[in-house]
Amino acid sequence: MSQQLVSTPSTGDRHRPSYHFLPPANWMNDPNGFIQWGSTYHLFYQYNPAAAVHETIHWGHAASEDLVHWRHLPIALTPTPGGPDADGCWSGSAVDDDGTPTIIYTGASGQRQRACLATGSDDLVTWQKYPGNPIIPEPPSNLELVAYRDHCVWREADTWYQLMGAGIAGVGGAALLYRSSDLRQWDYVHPLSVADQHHVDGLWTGAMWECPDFFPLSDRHVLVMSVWDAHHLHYAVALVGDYRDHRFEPLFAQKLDYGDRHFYAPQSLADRTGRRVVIGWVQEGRSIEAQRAASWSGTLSLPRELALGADGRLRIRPVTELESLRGACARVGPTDIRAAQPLVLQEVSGDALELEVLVRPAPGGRFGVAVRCAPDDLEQTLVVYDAAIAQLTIDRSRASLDPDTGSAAHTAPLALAEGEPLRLRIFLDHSILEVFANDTVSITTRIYPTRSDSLGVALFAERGDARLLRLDAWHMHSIWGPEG
Ligand code: DQQ
Repeated sequence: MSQQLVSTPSTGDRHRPSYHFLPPANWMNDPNGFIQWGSTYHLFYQYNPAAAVHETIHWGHAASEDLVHWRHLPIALTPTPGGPDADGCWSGSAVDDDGTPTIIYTGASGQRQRACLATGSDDLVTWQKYPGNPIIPEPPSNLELVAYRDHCVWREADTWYQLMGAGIAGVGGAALLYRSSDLRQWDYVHPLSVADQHHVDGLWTGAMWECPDFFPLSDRHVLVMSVWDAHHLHYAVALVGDYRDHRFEPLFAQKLDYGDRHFYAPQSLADRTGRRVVIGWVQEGRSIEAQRAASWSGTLSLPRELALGADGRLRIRPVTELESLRGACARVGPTDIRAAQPLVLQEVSGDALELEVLVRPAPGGRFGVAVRCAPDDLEQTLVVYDAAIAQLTIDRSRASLDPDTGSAAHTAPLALAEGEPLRLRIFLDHSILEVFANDTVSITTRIYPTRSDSLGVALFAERGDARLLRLDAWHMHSIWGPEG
């Protein structure tokens, strides 16, 4: 069933990233089947090899030794005409069934979305669909579901468990728990977790939870899902809580990333070092016509490591392997950033950068980093911390002169402890901006500056001077070879 990934690389589009994963051309969305096999990381993804639109979804495939540099592999799953996945091989996960790589995914045909299984060769390159597909032909009869798909599979002793994403009419999102001894025959157990009138811990979680991902983290468990409502994709949510007797009790809910739909359907793995690595789909923020014209759409986020802090809250930071992409660098500071006197960094500019900024904003003041700035400031994107309201914002109102690109602001709560400096890591990759603050919050978004000279970086302070302790900037290498 394997098919070569034959496509002409999309080049010549200045918005195309150079150090984020994406296929050579056409459409991609959710990461799938994220697994470490031996020492190699395998990443599958929702892929349309024919066009830059979400249609006839296959499973694309790539592999990496370091989570940073990827090699493209043949398509893993292709819809089978007349089969339960005739209209698409949708999201799911991969497990090691005593040495047999096994995928459980959603087969889409007409209005139906049903669990299907495929097994792989040792190198995970060729896959055979199970002749008994679909393995779960119908949803539980005692629930009135608005939608039902996507799979997270794990083993406890000799028993396999899986969660399916769902939405219960009038109630909201749910993660439905199933049990199996052989990955092929499944019994429905009960909902592992259900929204309370479309909310969890005060956070709205929509009509349905897509792409559940469930895993232990320190002494707790985390349920990550993505909020779907009325055909709109909203954001990825992490519920941190306790898992006992096959029930999950969330203690609190938060967005996993505050860039909303620009970080969606994440999937994670525990690698051989034991760390939990998560990666999400970074959706476009420009029109469908512009995506078609560019002949590519969608990328993956940088891989992030998740942990639990001493306060029981999630910690999130880019994996250390990304430091291998750092090229030429510049350092600025220590220095004061005077209120209303922006400091344009003469030594730092570009569209493939990492910036690490350590700064003390004035008490109650604002401090910001402007990126992709045109010399006359008509285009610029602002990363702003406001100490008065303990909030980090990406202000895209002037990100692009193209009115058909996203311009809404993204905000994240960020309270600093007494005396704690603000620590920003800003990853700029052409149209992608990923910002991590104090290992506590991340904001991922898209920007499409129109001008080729929108490359500047500046620092600014308002309502008092900020003390810049240090800024390091690196030009980032491409993750692909020269043809990339
Ligand atoms: N994408 C897949 C679905 C999933 C959605 C289809 C989330 O399986 O629910 O491409 O983006």
